[in-house]
Amino acid sequence: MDIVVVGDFVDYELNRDGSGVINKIEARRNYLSRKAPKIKGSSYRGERLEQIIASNMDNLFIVSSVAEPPFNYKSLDRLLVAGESSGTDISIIFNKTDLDDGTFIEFWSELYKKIGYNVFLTSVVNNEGIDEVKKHLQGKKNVFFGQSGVGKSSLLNTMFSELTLKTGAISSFTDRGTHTTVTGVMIKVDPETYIIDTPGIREIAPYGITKEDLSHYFIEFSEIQKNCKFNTCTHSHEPGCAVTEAVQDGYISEERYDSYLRILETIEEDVPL
Ligand SMILES: Nc1nc2c(ncn2[C@@H]2O[C@H](COP(=O)(O)OP(=O)(O)OP(=O)(O)O)[C@@H](O)[C@H]2O)c(=O)[nH]1
Ligand SMILES: [Mg+2]
Ligand SMILES: [Zn+2]
Repeated sequence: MDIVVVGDFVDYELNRDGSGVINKIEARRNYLSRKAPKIKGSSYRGERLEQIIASNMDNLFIVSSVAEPPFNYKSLDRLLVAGESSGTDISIIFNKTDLDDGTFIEFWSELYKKIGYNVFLTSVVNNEGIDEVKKHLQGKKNVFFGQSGVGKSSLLNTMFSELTLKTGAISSFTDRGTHTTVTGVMIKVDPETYIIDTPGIREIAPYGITKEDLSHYFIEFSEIQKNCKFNTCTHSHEPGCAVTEAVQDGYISEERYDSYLRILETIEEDVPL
């Protein structure tokens, strides 16, 4: 049987002592997953399993930060691929705008807006963008997902003053988050609105994506790739590739294409049956 994840609907029975037994997990409308992280010291060499992070979502907020931890577009693109493959509506949050040197935000937010993403710029230090995000999540089931330390729990605490999610300082030694939130939690913030805070991640490898499928999850490649000479084109070395042409012409950003190639390299070849 599947393991229950945050967001699941279940049939359960309550015992008299308040504990319960889950009889059934309802089919998931959608879910977000990744390859389970490698376990340090483990000798397991087989295929990595799928780890489901949350399910039955209306909105997926992918949170990144301007600094502390430093912004990394390749990480954001990996999160976006995982998000797109879940089939949920995605918004990007660039948090910690108070740490921006003035040029950073403009460049990256324009890049992702141009692709078609809904982008929010936020800061819990000066309250920038907080009301906009709050408005967008009203009446929905919302998941907050991203690297450790970017401020997911802080944003939620700022939006909903009744919340007291634990937040943590960045380790100055590694300049990375230290996994303050350790388990996914869903909270009802009003009769129709739910938020799910997830534990930050260090790495994300999207699960179950083939080399030929990957470009579908780079949303600005989708239409263009229909013009590739070969319908099995992976947009890396093939002649007559409309995607590489679009990169040269500047319709697809070099950064996004770079991310695409990096992820492509890490996908195992399909094993023939
Ligand atoms: N300067 C600045 N710091 C922030 C902002 N938002 C959060 N922080 C700080 O960033 C640190 C990490 O915040 P958290 O909310 O714990 O981050 P998280 O994403 O929930 O981290 P995990 O639970 O480990 O995934 C804390 O020290 C926060 O005070 C912001 O907008 N600006
Ligand atoms: Mg947290
Ligand atoms: Zn192509």
